[in-house]
Amino acid sequence: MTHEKVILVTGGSGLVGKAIEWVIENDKGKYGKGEGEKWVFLTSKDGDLRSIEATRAIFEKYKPTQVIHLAALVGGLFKNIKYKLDFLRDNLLINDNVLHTAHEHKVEKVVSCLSTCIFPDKTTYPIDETMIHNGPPHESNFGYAYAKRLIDSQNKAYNDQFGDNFTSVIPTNVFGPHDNYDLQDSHVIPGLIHKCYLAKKNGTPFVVAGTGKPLRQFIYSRDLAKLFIWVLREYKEIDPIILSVGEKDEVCIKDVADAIVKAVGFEGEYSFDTSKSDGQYKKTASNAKLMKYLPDFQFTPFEVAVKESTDWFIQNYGNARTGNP
Ligand code: NAP
Ligand code: GFB
Repeated sequence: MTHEKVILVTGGSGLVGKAIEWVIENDKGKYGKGEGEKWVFLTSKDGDLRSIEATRAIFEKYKPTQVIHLAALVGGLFKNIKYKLDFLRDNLLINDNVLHTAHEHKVEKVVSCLSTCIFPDKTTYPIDETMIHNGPPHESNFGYAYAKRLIDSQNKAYNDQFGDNFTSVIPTNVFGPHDNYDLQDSHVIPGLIHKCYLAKKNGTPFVVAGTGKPLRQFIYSRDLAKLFIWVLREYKEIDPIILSVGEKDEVCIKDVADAIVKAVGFEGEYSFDTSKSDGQYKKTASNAKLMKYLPDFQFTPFEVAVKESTDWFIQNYGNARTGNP
């Protein structure tokens, strides 16, 4: 049977890629695998996308008709602060190779992934899609932020000069199964799930970095996955779209830690290390554009998603990305 559509997912072995794979395989409704669709989920073992030769070889092998481009050097606040040049250069190389090879292969559509941390640090709130290029991003992650902003410029340039249908989405902080739980490099939710799990196991204190005051909007990876599939199939704009829960669902880091303490069942000592950076105080994003398209989209309640993510980590501790040797 010839496959009408071959959907190539770069970064398919990561947090977001695994969530898309889970939805495609398990959703019995409108988000599940479609008729005549062949999905290919790449890992870096298929080829280092910083190399144009490796990128071309992958496209030659799979001949994709559509691409969801997730592959990137990704990390939490503390990793971003340490490796700004790597975040800038690795992501510039990966993005240019994937988009140009997609252009060479006349791929029908590419959906790339930005992040709400790329928006200007000094801005009015809520942030919306029109504000991407309105000023410098936060100091802590300018390497990652500028590389990601350029995807929007690349999409517009390919469309303007060649008519390519390359677009992008802008998720807020994502969490869920298959996350990166490395204690230094991870994002806050997987980092605190790992720390709290170890504190309970070893009877040691649970310490949260910073003041606990910063505000964030978090989207569950399996909700984001459904929205990615909708964007691939239905969204017709080149302009990006923010994929996020509403502003009213913004929580502070202390709320996050409380939810994780409850999910792990931790009863020990719990404190804040205010010598550690808080990073950006907030990056409150509007999901009005998304709600215009999908007014009835159901997001998983935060505490339910934290519990499912924590249970997944505890059940898969042995094979999870914990950073342990
Ligand atoms: P992740 O869990 O760290 O996964 C990264 C993926 O990229 C993995 O599949 C990895 O392959 C692949 N990759 C990394 N470097 C590569 C290279 N040089 N060549 C080929 N593949 C490479 O990341 P994620 O959290 O799923 O992020 C997916 C996308 O969402 C990224 O574009 C990220 O910027 C964006 N995003 C994430 C968040 C968040 O909170 N996590 C928020 C907003 C946007 P291996 O598994 O083989 O290493
Ligand atoms: O998730 P996170 O690393 O990224 O941190 P950002 C969020 C907040 O959680 C910060 C606090 O205020 C941290 O001080 N925090 C408390 C912790 N305990 C911990 C912990 O154990 N680990 C971590 N990591 N944080 C990132 C950007 O910013 O957002 C990335 O740097 C990316 O480029 C990502 O875009 C989505 O939300 O601060």
